[in-house]
Amino acid sequence: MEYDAIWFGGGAAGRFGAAFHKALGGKPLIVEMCHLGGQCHQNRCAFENFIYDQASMADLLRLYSGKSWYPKFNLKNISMAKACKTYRDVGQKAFSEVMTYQTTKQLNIEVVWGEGRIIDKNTVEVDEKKYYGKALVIGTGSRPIIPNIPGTDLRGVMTYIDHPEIRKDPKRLVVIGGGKIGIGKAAMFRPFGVDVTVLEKYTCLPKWDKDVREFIFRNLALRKVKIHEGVEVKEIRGKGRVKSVVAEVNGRKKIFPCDAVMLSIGLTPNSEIVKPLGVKIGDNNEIVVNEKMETSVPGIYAVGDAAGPPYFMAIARKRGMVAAKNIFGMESKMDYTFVPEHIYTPPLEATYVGLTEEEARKQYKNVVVIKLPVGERPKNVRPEKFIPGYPGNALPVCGRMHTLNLLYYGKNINGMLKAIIDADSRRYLGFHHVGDGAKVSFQYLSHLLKIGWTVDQMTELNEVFLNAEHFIQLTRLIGGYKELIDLC
Ligand code: COM
Repeated sequence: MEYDAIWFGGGAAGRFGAAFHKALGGKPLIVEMCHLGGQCHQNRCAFENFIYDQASMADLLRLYSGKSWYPKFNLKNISMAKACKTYRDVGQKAFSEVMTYQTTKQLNIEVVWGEGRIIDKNTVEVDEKKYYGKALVIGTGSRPIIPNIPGTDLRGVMTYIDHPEIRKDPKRLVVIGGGKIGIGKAAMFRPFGVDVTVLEKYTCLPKWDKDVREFIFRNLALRKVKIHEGVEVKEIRGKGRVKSVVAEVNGRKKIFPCDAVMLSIGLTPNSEIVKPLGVKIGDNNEIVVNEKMETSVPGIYAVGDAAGPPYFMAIARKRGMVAAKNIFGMESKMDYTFVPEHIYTPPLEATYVGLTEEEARKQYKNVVVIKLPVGERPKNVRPEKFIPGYPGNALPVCGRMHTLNLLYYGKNINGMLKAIIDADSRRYLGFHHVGDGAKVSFQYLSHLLKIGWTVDQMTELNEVFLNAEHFIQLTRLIGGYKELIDLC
């Protein structure tokens, strides 16, 4: 059985790569052990989406309960364990089914199910049956890094992989690692009434714009999430089950009692399987590839997380497509410029693409900024009461369905947005948003940045009011100036 390419792993990269390969006229075969679509719908992107919705709803019920015409909600029913059960019972299965249907029925791609053994670069064996491919594409994904400290095997210590498996609501969670996954997990557990502490060795979300970071951390502090930076975690303690985390904070030993721990210090590619083929492996365990997703061995490609960061499903899918085109003889290269970053911080989400204000000011002489909200906000917002003298109290920034609701009920957590512009060329340099629903626009904003989109072009777009972000309307307010002004 000979194929043009064997896609080893049917996750986002393998599935999209094989689909593209087939569409171009190739003959792909996917070898997959358990689920087409990979970790996404098991415990990563799709699961996070679901938990984000559930966490946001929990938060909103709490905020709205008993206010104005809203009834008093029974907040005792809020449960992360129940949310996980729903996802296990329905979400995982439904996604799995649709991925299989789409791949095998709609797209008619051949899939062989089972644990594959790579015999050489053209041969894969599954259940004692051999399959031959002119090219081999490795899409084996990644896994969480487990820190080398005592106690990681105690019950109650999790990674994102175990999150959907939660059977009992934790009371006190310590998140080890304050990157995208860790901060996201902290923000998602808190609305379920879990007491959350984040321990980060260096700085949380270091690449994010200062205003956005401040917003996120102010928001988390308001919800009583405790964040400690510059912390060295030494040990996880417990007898069978986790009881506490021991860490060094400012040179002092500190004990953080807990009944659950989320390890989120990063990911490592699953690259071990290709080592016998002589493929070059990088310092961080990644399969080294060029822009065409070719490894150091001709005929072997690596796609998705197996090829190292950025670890995004969207990048994985694109890497698959790029490999497919190259296998088919159409030159194609990965381009990592202007990849949007996104994090869930229920009931909002934060997204950015391009430069932060700090980066822009280092690289450009004349930087202009558009920002919302403006000025001070009242301390105790009450939806039924107008408080004069606060201009930011009437300007919506949040997005999607809760735009105005959160403005009046949201205890000053109504989100923010920021556009960074080079005043000389009038080109945008970066877009930042904390709100709900605006992430969709960042897919297109990313392209606009790439093509050098200007303020003048933005003023010509047709907006739909109220939209999730307000970049068009705000730009139009200053677009007529020859010398652009800040709108802050
Ligand atoms: C989505 C997985 S759940 S995939 O990228 O569509 O394969």
